[in-house]
Amino acid sequence: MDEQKYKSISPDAWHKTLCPYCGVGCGLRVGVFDDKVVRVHGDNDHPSTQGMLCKKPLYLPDALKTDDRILYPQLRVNQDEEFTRVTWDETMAYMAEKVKQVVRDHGPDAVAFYGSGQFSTEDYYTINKLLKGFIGTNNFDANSRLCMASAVVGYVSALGSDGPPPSYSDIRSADCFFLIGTNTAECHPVVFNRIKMRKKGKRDAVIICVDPRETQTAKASDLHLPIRPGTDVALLNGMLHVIEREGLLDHDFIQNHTEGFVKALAVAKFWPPEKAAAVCGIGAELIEKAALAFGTAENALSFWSMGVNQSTVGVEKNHGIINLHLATGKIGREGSGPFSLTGQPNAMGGREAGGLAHILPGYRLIGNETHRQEVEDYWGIPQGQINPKPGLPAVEMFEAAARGDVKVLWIACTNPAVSMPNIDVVEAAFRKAELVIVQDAYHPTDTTQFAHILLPAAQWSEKAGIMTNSERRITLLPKMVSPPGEALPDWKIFARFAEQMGYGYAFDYETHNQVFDEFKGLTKGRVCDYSGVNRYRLIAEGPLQWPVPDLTHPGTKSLYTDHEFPTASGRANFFATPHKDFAEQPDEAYPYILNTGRLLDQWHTMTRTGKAPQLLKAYPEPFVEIHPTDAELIKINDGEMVKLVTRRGEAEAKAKITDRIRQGSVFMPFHWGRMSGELKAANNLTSDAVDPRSKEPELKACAVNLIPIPKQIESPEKILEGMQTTDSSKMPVAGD
Ligand SMILES: Nc1nc2c(c(=O)[nH]1)N[C@H]1C(S)=C(S)[C@@H](COP(=O)(O)OP(=O)(O)OC[C@H]3O[C@@H](n4cnc5c(=O)[nH]c(N)nc54)[C@H](O)[C@@H]3O)O[C@H]1N2
Ligand SMILES: Nc1nc2c(c(=O)[nH]1)N[C@H]1C(S)=C(S)[C@@H](COP(=O)(O)OP(=O)(O)OC[C@H]3O[C@@H](n4cnc5c(=O)[nH]c(N)nc54)[C@H](O)[C@@H]3O)O[C@H]1N2
Ligand code: SF4
Ligand SMILES: [Mo]
Repeated sequence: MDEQKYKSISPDAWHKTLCPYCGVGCGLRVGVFDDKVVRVHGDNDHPSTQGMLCKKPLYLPDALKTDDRILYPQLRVNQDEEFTRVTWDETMAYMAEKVKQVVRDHGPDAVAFYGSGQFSTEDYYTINKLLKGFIGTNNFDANSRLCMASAVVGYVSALGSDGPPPSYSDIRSADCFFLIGTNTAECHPVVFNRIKMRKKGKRDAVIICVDPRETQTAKASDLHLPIRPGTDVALLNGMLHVIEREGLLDHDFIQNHTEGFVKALAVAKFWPPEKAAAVCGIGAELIEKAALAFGTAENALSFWSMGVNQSTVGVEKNHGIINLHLATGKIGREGSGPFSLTGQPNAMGGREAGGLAHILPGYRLIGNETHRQEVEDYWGIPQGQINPKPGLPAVEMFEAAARGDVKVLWIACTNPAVSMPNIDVVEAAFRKAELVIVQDAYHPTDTTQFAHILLPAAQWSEKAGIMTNSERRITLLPKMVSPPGEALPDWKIFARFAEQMGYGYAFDYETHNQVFDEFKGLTKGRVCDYSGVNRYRLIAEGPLQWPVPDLTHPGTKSLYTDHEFPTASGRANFFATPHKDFAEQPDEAYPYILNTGRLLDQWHTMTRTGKAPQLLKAYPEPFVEIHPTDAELIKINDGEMVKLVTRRGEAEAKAKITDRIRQGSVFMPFHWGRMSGELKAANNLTSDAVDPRSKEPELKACAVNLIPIPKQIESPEKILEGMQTTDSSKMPVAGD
């Protein structure tokens, strides 16, 4: 960022908004000058974060109005041609004609849409209504499938509804923090700050971290359980075993407010800590200590994210965590509860708006007839019009397109050519599909390179909308500057397309606010009740936590405080959680376990954070963490290049030799895609095995082989080539 240039500018307006990056949802104060975002500060008034921030949003001014913005719609017939500029009207007509033809010839399920937790709630609502209610396909899925899907299934089955019960303010009164499968310090830094603040004020509060790597989070914890990847369920059973053995159960709570305890305990009984420890590859005393700290704490909060969810037993892991809270009655009360950390800024809003292939707005399920009818009535469409069969979840959607079953693939606000597991299949899908529409702010990206149609999206700061952060808090994001060229907000693009398809009567929205008000009606009486939220309140009172059932309601800090759960029986459900190893175990040919994840300074596929040199400084290129013993075995030194090979593909990265990773497993960040180098993408390697219930892929564990790459010795040809290209005019010429 040209910091000097921006520093000398006094913004001519300041706005309050939300950080466009992680699900912590920090409030920002943003300074604008001459229609440009020039300054970003924390918003002291935002109740979730009170002015705290991490580094990433500070570099937003650099990343917004850049030369690689898409300024107008562009079209090409073949993927190897140049794009031609077209008008919005021409584009919409072309798209509608193609979609109508595909629906006529192959049925509506030959159309599929892949969206994002970075959509606003209005974006989510509009496209879901169009696809599920009008075009007639449930093939809407989002990158949340790679992210929160296991938590969604875990919450709904155990507690009766999605949505984390506690709030950040509970951190102030928790005595035990159980951080499992989350590198909170690097991925939800402001939540981690609050945990550390609590620890400062109450020195005997215990922070437990369960992660195969010694992350920044683990380093700052009191107790680190460096389990073998994928063994969390054994660990959680072991913990429940100890809690029961030590008489730390809350019998009243179990008796009065839950079901299924006997079955869950029966499985846990098979997991004495010694047995669990053997599977997890850690000392049994660590499991004892963690269980005692959790069980004896007055209040305990669990936080988890991708180390739990991205697993073929992701739902079991979620159940195992919720079991611990139900068994000890540590839920629905101050300072306690199971709290999945949302990844993206509005992945929560997406879940509320029905933004996955199996859900409908207001936390409703496609598979539930009453839910479908309620939504059909609300949308004014005939009963039975919503297909009762869930649509294709992300991995299956790309597989179907690669087979040729999905003909039109529309991607918006996500970059699957980097972020999906097993990128070869994604590329095959893009090459096979008859029409690929990519709606992004930037071009080229790894995904826009495959587009037939590029749609220019207005992004954060250029469009107004609503987002919900990890603690159920709804913030209004105002439009602060104008979008470049002809870029439009995503919801507007969807509404325009709906009109072209002949459904204008149901999509005649002028403002995001009209979309929001319509969506709100579908939350009435549901757990995520928005009825009392409106634009004016959000401006006057600031962000609100749902449920907000009426206009005088102040919002809700904790769910289930009456210990009534929205299940059929009103009781929460325990689940028996048998342990199962991750799908692709290491073997002779692929002896190591590949773990993937994030870095503090980068956001996903780097389309914004990759533009700031300061954020690239720590890690300018991909690396792979390798344990010293493994490094010795394969004869690799720190800083040398290693080839990683799995059954799906290859990648290359610089070896980072460290004892912070378990022997036998390696870690590679997934931020880089093939555009920065064919072999830089971690997702060349990853497995697309999914959890059978959540359909979330196992991005955290697969079998990999490591091969040292010999240092490049320049070949004689290369040296000769170098000589020939030196400037011949400077060479002595005969006769001189
Ligand atoms: N800096 C930064 N912050 C981000 C993001 C970003 O891109 N950059 N993205 C946001 C998004 S969308 C998300 S979803 C979140 C993700 O936030 P996190 O889930 O915290 O991040 P990850 O690095 O994906 O994975 C977390 C940890 O899981 C561990 N892990 C792997 N396998 C296992 C296992 O089997 N068991 C256990 N217990 N742990 C395991 C990994 O070693 C890793 O340290 O971050 C959000 N915040
Ligand atoms: N190996 C491995 N893979 C992973 C993960 C992992 O842990 N390991 N984590 C997974 C998870 S949890 C997630 S959430 C995904 C994230 O993966 P992606 O969603 O693919 O990553 P982003 O870079 O956030 O992509 C957002 C895209 O939207 C564009 N964009 C930004 N704002 C707007 C807007 O307002 N409108 C539109 N239309 N476009 C916009 C950006 O330029 C960018 O191209 O990655 C997943 N992939
Ligand atoms: S913690 Fe998350 S929401 Fe807060 S400033 Fe950092 S990236 Fe943004
Ligand atoms: Mo995510």
